[in-house]
Amino acid sequence: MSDRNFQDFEAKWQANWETSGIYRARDPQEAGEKKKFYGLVEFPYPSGAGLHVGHPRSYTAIDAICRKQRMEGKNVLYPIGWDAFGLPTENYAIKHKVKPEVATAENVANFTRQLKSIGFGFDWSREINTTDPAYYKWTQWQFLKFFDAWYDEDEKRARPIDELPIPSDVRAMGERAVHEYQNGFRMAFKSTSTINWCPSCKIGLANEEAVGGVCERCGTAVIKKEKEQWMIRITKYAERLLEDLEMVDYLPKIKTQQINWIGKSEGASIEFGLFGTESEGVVSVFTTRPDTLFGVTYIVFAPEHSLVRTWLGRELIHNQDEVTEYIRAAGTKTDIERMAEGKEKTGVPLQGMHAVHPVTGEELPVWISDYVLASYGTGIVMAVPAHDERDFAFAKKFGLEMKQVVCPNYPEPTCPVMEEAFLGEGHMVGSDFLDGLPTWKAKDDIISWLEEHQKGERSINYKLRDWVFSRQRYWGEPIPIIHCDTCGTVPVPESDLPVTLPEVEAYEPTDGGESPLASMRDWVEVTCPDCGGYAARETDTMPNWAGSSWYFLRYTDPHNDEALASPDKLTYWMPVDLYNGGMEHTTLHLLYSRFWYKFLWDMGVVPEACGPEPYQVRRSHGLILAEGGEKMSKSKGNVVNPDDVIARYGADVFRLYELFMGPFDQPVPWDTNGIEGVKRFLDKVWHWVEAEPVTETSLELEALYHQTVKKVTDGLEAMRFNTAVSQLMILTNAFQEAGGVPEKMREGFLQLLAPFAPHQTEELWQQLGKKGSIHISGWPTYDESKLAAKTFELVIQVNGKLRDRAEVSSDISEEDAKEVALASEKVQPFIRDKQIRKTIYISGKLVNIVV
Ligand code: ANZ
Ligand code: ZN
Repeated sequence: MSDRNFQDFEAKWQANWETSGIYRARDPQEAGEKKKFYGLVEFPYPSGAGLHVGHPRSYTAIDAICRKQRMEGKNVLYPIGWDAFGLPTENYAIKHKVKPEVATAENVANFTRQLKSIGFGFDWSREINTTDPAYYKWTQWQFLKFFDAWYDEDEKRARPIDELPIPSDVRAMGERAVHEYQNGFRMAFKSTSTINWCPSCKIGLANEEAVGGVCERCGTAVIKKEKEQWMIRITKYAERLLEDLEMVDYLPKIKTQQINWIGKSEGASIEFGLFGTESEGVVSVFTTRPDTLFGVTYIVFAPEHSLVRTWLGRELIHNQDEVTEYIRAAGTKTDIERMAEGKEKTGVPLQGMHAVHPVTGEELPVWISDYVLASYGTGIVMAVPAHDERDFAFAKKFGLEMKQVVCPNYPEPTCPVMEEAFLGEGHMVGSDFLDGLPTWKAKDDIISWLEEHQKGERSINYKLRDWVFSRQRYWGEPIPIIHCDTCGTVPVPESDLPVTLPEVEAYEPTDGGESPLASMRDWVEVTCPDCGGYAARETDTMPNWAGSSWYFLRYTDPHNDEALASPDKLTYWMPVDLYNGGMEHTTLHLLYSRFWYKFLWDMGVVPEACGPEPYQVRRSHGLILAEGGEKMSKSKGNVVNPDDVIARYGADVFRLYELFMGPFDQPVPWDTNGIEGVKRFLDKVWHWVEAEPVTETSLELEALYHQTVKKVTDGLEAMRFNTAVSQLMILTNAFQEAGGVPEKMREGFLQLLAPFAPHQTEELWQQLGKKGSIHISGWPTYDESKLAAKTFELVIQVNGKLRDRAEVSSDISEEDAKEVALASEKVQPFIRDKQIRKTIYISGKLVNIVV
C-alpha cells in the first residue's frame, strides 16, 4: 500500500483528460440520443490579481453537478471564458504604460493556469474572450440589430425598423425625414440626457452603477451631467421581464431583486392646469394614490425639470435668482441623498405660477424641491401632505395647507387630529363624490371620473430606466456607427464588422469627456457607407455589460464566423439548465442578459423553440470570507490564494473543502483547520480503497451505503454539497470500522466521490483495473428497500425450539423472513428429511418452523 501523494497523479490526470477530451461537449449531430445538460458559471473578469478562493466556489459546485450529469450519461456543456473589457485593465494600462490587450493576455494566461490546476471539467475548446475581435464582431452586429429595430406595442415584441409604419406626411418629406422619424423609435438610440457622471473615472454611469450616489468602481461621489449618449430601450420589456419570472426557477431573493429593480407601480396620471404670467398649459403627475386627489394642496416639480428651465428662459418666474440658485445646488446632490428619509426638506416656490386642481378648479401653489426626482414618473408630484410623509414634512416646514381626506376610523364622524401623515387605507372624507368610499373603491371611481373628463387615466410606472449604453473610454467594443452630415447616423455595413480598436498613444479620456478614440483622426475619419461623403466614426464604446449579455449563446457555437451561433446549436443547448454566480450580479447582469436574449428571440436570431427565457434555473453562492469572518481584500492582506492551497494540499482537497465548508448559499469564513480535516478524509479514502476489500458486509453497512447514494445524488441536485460530503465521510468511517470496503461498494463509493475529488478517484479507479475514465463510468443507484438502517435479531425456531438467530432488516417481508430461516445452516439438520407442516412468522420477532 502507498501513501496518498497528490503530486503523483493530479497533474497526470489533468493532462490525460485534456488529450482524451472527456469533457468536450458534443455538437447536436454527434450527441445522438443523449440528453443535454448546460451548466453555466459567470465567466470571470481576468484581473491582474489572479484567482481568489471565492471564484472557485461557484466553479467547483457547478463542476460537481456537471460531473454527475455526465456520469449519468448526459451530453454536458460546461464552458468558460473571459469577460475582459473594462476599466480595471484600462486603468492598469494607463498606470503601467502597457497595452490593455497585452495586460489582458497575461491575466488570461494566469487565470487559465490557475483554473486548470484545479481540474475543472470545462470544455476548453469553447473558451471565449469578449475582447477578441472575432467575438466582439458579434456584439457589434447585435448592437446594429438593436439599432435596426423598434418595439411594436400592439404585438408586444421588437420588429425590424423597416416594418415601422411611416405617416404619409413624413414619407412625403423624403428619405432623410423618414430616417429621422425612425430614429425616434429605434431600440438603440442617441439622446441627450442628464446622466450620472463619475468625475474620477470620467465616464457616465447607469443609475444602477451609481447606487448610493457613488461610482460603483471607484467610490467617488457621482455628479449630474448633460451628455449625449447611446441608450437601449430596455423599458419596453419591463412588463415581460416581470411576467416571465413565473416561468423560471430562481432563488426567491433573486426574483425579488428583479421585481424591485423593475419597480412596477400602479396608479394614475392626472392632469393639472398651469397658469403663469402670459402662459398656460397642462402638466401631468404620476400618483399611486389617485384616491387622495381632493387632499392635494400644492404641486412640486423636480428642480431640473425642463419646463422650469423653459420658464426661467422666458423670465416667467418672479424669484428667478432664488430658483436658479436652488437648481444649481440640487445638481450637486445624489438621488439617494435627495430621497433620504428624515432629511430636512428644502425647496422654493415658483412665484408667478400656479396650478389648477382638475376637479375643484382650486388654485394651488407650485414649488420646486429636490425630493422630487426628474427621472421618475413625470418629474412632478401632486402633494398630499396629510397622507404622504415627505409632503407632510415639506408642508410643515413651509407652512403649506394640509387636507385630510382618508379617515382611519370611519364611520366615526370625526377623524383624529393628525400628528403625522396617515399612510394607510380607510374611508374618504372631504372628497366630494368620493365621500364615504373605501380607499380601493375611491381609486377606481376617481380614475373613471378622470378618464371620462379626459383629465387623467389609469397608469403604470416602472422604476426601470433605459439602459445607458455609451462609455467615453477606450477598452470596450467600438459602437459601429458612422455619423454623416448628409445621411445622419449610418450603421457600419455588416461586411465591415468588426470595427476594431485602433492602437492609441494614450488611454485617458479627453478633458472634454470624449473617448480617447476621438483624438485618432485616421480612425475617426471615414467615408460614409451610404453617400461616400466625408463622415466620422462614433467614438463611444459599449459598457462592460455588453459582452456578458449574450456570452452563453456563443458557447453553443464559439467558432462560427457566419452567425453569432447556428440556430441548430442554439435550439439544442438553450435554455441554460443551471446558472450560478454571485449575488452581486443577480440584479443587473441578470436583467440585461434576460432582456438582450428576449430581444434576439423577438428578432428570430434566437429560434422560437429556445423559449423566451435564457436561464431555467438561477442560483447564487455565499461569499467566502477571510479567516476572521471579514471580507477578503487586498488592502487587508487577508486574501487566500488558491495557488498556495493547491501547492500544499492539492486540488482535490481544495475542491472538497470549498464544497464542505458550509451551506452553499451562505457566506463562510475560510478555515485552515477545516482544510486539514478534509485532507485526512481523503487520506483515509486512499488507504481503505487500496486495502484488501472485505467480503462480509452487515445489513447496517449496506443500508448506510444505499443511504449515501441517495444523499449524494439528492444533495448534488439540491446543491446541498456539504451534507453530501459529510455523508461520504460517515460512510468512510463505517468502512474503517468494518476493517475494509466491501468489494461490491468499492466502485459505487468512488463514483459518488468522483464529482468532488476527480483526480484521486480517477487514480484509484485505474488501480482497481478499470478501463476508461471514472468520469464517464456511470452513476450508482440505490435500492429503496435497503435504505432502512434498522435491523433486528430474528429468532429462528424449529418446533418452538431456538436453533439460530439472524440479523435482518426491520422492514423485512414475511416471505423473506421465512426464506432466511429456511436457509439457515443451523436449521438445516432439523428439517432436512422432514415435511414442513407450517411456518409461523411473528413480525419483528421470530419464525417458527413446524415439522
Ligand atoms: C400623491 C400621493 C398621495 C402619493 C399619497 C403618495 C401618497 P412609488 O410607489 O415609488 O411608485 N412621486 C411620483 N413621482 C415622483 C418623483 N418624480 N419623485 C418623487 N416622488 C414621486 O411612488 C409613487 C408616489 O411617489 C406618487 O404617489 C407620488 O406621490 C410620488 F397619499 O402622489 B404620490
Ligand atoms: Zn452619407
